[in-house]
Amino acid sequence: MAKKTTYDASSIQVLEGLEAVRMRPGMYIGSTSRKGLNHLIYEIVDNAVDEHLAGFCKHITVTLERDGSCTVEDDGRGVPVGLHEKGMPAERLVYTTLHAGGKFDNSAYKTSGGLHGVGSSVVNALSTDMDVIIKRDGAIHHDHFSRGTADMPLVNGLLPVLGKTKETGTRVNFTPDPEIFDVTRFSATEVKSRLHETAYLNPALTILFRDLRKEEPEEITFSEPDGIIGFVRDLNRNKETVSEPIYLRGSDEGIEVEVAFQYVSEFHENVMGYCNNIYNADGGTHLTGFKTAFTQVMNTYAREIGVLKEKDANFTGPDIRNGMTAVVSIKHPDPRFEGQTKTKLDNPDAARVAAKVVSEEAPHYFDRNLEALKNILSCAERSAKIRKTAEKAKSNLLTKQKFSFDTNGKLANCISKDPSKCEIFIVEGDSAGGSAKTARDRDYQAILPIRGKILNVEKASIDKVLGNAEIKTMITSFGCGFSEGYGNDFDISKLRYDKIIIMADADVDGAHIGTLLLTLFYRYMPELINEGHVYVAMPPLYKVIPAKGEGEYLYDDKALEQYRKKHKDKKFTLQRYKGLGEMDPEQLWETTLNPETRRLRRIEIDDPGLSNDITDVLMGTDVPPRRAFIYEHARDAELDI
Ligand code: 0RA
Repeated sequence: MAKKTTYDASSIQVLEGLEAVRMRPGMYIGSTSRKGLNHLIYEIVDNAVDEHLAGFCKHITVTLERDGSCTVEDDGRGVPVGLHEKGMPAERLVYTTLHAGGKFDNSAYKTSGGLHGVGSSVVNALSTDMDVIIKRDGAIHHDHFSRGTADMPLVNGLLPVLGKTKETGTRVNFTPDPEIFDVTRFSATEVKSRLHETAYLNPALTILFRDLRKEEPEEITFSEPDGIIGFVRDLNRNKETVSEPIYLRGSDEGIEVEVAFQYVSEFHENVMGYCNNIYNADGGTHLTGFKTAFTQVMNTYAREIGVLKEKDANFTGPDIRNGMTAVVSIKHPDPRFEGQTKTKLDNPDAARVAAKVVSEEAPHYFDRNLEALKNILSCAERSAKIRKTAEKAKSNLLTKQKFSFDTNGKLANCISKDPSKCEIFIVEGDSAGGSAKTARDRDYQAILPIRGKILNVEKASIDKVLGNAEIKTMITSFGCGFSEGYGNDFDISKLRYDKIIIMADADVDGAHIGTLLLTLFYRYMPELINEGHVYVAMPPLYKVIPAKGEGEYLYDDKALEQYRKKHKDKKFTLQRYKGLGEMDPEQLWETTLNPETRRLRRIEIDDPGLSNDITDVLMGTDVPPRRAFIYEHARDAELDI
């Protein structure tokens, strides 16, 4: 009897904990959009990766099941199933207690230190059903939960046994709750990309991905025995390289540091930081340590071999990193993160150890590879030259900016100066721009027409980019400057519009213009995207007007097909919009401008590797696949009505 009371008490407590998760899911998984949905998978996978880091699991299988659920299986030791002092199997505590870290935390490096590292109980709380099958101690154990509550009858306080086995491992199957999530279909593209990243960061781990939802099931094995060297090589796979990937490693103060980097001829710096397998979108101390030490090492070499003369100033850090693709991955026993989003590593010892490893190990490499050293230093020389040109171009732009506040090209600004209320529409073409100017609510909606296709910034040098009239107008209209690797002049607090809305036709050319604009923002004003200010307007393709009743806008061919099916016997007129330019101002207002009726998609970029790929694929020379890609991602973006 006494035992039963403890059981009830603890299970009620647990329920209250998970109830909080269901009340405010966003606090635990970031959002309830597709991004948050995919996050459920990563939470479960990360636990299996922890078991790998503890030295016990070599294979993880992730299956997107036909019924919409996801299964994650590992060959680790299996979650402990013995009776816990709290009166239930230890496994139940793991899957029903928030932050069931501590005792059950089997790794030296807590991945849970990062963003939303909240554990499997949160996934459980947000799933209609969760089945856990554990192979351990010679038996197959089974548990089941509904919306976070265990409902599998125990046998003498223990989990029912399904059979015998000599194997060990854990298998979790969960079905995301449609009451919680806006969408419940996992994005295969994003999940694969994240699993691939995990494989690079854990070279001894093999991850099998299976998508059984398609007619032809997809199966991919991610195994990257070259680790982050392979990661860097693959990030650069379509680029002209200037050096081999270079790998440095070392440890001190209980912190392990690994760095891989490679130079490409294109001017762009891409340095990514990971701590305990978690990507740190805003970098942090590990990157600072790496960058400072590397700049110092390279300037010393530059003087030693005469690339810099006595009178010359040192290369700046950005000079030296231009063309560099790098992955810095550290393992830290107690990671701390800074800021609201918890995406910036904050431990000072990480900077110290990263700097130490780089200062000691980089010379070992360059002393033996003078050719690579020279090639990299000539990149730095070239960058320094361009920097000086850019500085001139920039000072010209800035002086001009002072005088061009509201007489900014063709910008039709709004009356309000309160950025939280203001919106700017970037409209393709003069005629659509004209209609939009008439149709808008000039109190808070600004219209910026741009002519035809804007410059592809991926292929242009910085002075070309800054010399481009459309781009200049955008930079000055937004009001926050831009960042381009030579020191960051971008200041989001100066943004004049809460929403930047790309308004292009719903056709292939429109998609292409959208892509060019997104590439510009992604490379030169990434915070606009990261902070969720960039949207794409989704104008309808059709309007159906029935003989009786209200007209209705339809946004794609599928919707039209459904409409036809639903209204088989009824007569209606069908209007097809070829482009925004064809709508009269009233239609444009209703379909694209009016916040009450329009449809917008917010652009989200989640995964650094993936977004790099997006721009590569989109901006590369292959035209057809590039177009296919934007459509797929446009659909994945979050819907904001
Ligand atoms: C705590 C202790 C032990 C294993 C695990 C946790 C474990 C957790 C997960 C989560 C997913 N897969 C997992 N596999 C193992 C091991 C205790 C022991 O055997 O000594």
